[in-house]
Amino acid sequence: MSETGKKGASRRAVLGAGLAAGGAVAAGIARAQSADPLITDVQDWASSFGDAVDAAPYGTPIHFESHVVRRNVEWLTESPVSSINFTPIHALEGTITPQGCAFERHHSGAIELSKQDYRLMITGLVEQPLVFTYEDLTRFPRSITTAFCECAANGGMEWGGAQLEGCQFTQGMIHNMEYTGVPLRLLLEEAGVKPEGKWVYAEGADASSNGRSMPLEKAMDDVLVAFYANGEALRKEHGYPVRLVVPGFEGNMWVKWLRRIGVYDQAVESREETSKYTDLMPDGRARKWTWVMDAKSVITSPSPQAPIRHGKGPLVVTGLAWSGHGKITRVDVSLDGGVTWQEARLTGDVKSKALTRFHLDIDWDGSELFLQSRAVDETGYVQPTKNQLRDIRGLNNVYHNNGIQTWWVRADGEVENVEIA
Ligand SMILES: Nc1nc2c(c(=O)[nH]1)N[C@H]1C(S)=C(S)[C@@H](COP(=O)(O)O)O[C@H]1N2
Ligand SMILES: [Mo]
Repeated sequence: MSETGKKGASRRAVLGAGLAAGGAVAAGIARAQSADPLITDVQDWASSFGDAVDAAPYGTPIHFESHVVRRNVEWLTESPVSSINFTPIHALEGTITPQGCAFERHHSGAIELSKQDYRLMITGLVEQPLVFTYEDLTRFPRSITTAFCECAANGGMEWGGAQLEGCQFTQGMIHNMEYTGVPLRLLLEEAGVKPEGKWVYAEGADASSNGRSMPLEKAMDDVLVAFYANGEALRKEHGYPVRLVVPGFEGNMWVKWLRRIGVYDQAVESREETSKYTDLMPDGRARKWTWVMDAKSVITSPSPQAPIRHGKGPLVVTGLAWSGHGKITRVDVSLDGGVTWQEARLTGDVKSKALTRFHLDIDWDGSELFLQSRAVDETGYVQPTKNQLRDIRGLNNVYHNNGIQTWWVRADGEVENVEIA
C-alpha cells in the first residue's frame, strides 16, 4: 500500500492526481446527529400496516431501484430484434447477475417456446440419433455451474478511443449466473459419439438458429445443457426452456432455445461464424476460433454512472474481474492512471470462469483520480492496456477488447471515460 507514496511522483504531478494510500478506514464515516427527524419522529411507515404477504406473488425490485435496468444504445444496431442491451453493472454488487437485468443478445428476437413443445435432437456421427423432450432432460443427473457469459463484442465500441459514458455500455455485455442442468457429456454418451466425431455443432430453435461449432473436447468437458438460472427457470430472453452454458467461451457459443446437437468430423461453417465472429487483424488476415475470453476487469464504482456523492474521506472502490481461462488470482487497482498499483481484495468466493468481485478501501483526499484495474488469472496472464492490444490487433477489429479501462474521477466526484496515452 505504501507503494503509492513512493513511486511515480513526477507522473502523478503531471496528471494532477493527489492520492491517499488505501488501508484501514474505520472512523469518520458516521456523524453524531442531534435533531434528525428520521431519528426523533415517528414515521409514516411505522404508523400503519405495510403490504399484505400476497401483494405480489412474484416480486419485482422496489420502485426506488427502478433505474437499475438494462439499457441499449440505439444507434448501435439497425433493429431491436437483432440487437443487444447492457447489464447495469455499475449498480450491482456481489457477483450474481439477476436474470431480469442481465444483458440480452438476439439475432432474430427472443422466442416463446414451451416445455411441452420443446425437443432436443442429437444427430450426426453418433451410434444412435436421439430426441429428448424437456421431461427427458430432467431425468438425467444434474450439475451446477456458475459462469460468466460475455459477448465477444463487449467493449467493441471502445477500440477507437473512449466513447461511451459508463461501464454499463463499455463492459456491460456480460452476465454471471448459477446454472443447473445436465452435462452435455451425458447426453452425448447416451447417443454414443463415433470415433470420427471431433466437433459438436449446436443450434437454436429461433429463426437465426445461431449455429456454432465447438471442439468435442469442450463439449465433453464443462458444457451444460441448462434449464435453471439463479435457482429458477431460465427467462425467455435467456433461452427458456433450455440453453447451452459454455464456461469461458464467448457468448455466441451459448446457444439459446437449444434444439439440435450435431456431431461432425469437422467444424460446420455457419454463415455467422465465418463472416462475423472473427477478429480482423491489421494485415487483413482474421483471427478465427478465438472462443476463450481473456482475463479482463473493470471498476464498477466509482464510474461515470456511479459518481462519488459523499465527498472526500473513506471511499469503497469496487469492480469485477473474470477470465475464460480459469480463476482470477489477483486484481491491482491504480489511482493514478497506471503509474502505481495496489492489490485489491478478492471478496467472496473466487470461482473459475465466473465473475470475481474485488474491493479496495481508500481514504480519498478529494483530488482527481485516474482509476484503473488490472486482472491477473491463474495462467499468469495479465490484462493488457488498450494500446498494447491495438499494437497487436490494430483498429479494424470489433471483438475481444479486454484492455484496461480508465475512469477520470474529478474533484467534484463526477467520473468520465478517458484514455491515458
Ligand atoms: N439461439 C440463439 N442463441 C444465441 C443467440 C441468438 O441470437 N440465438 N445470441 C448469442 C449471443 S451473440 C450471445 S452474446 C448470447 C447472449 O446471451 P443472453 O441473451 O442470455 O445474454 O447468446 C447467444 N446465443
Ligand atoms: Mo454475442
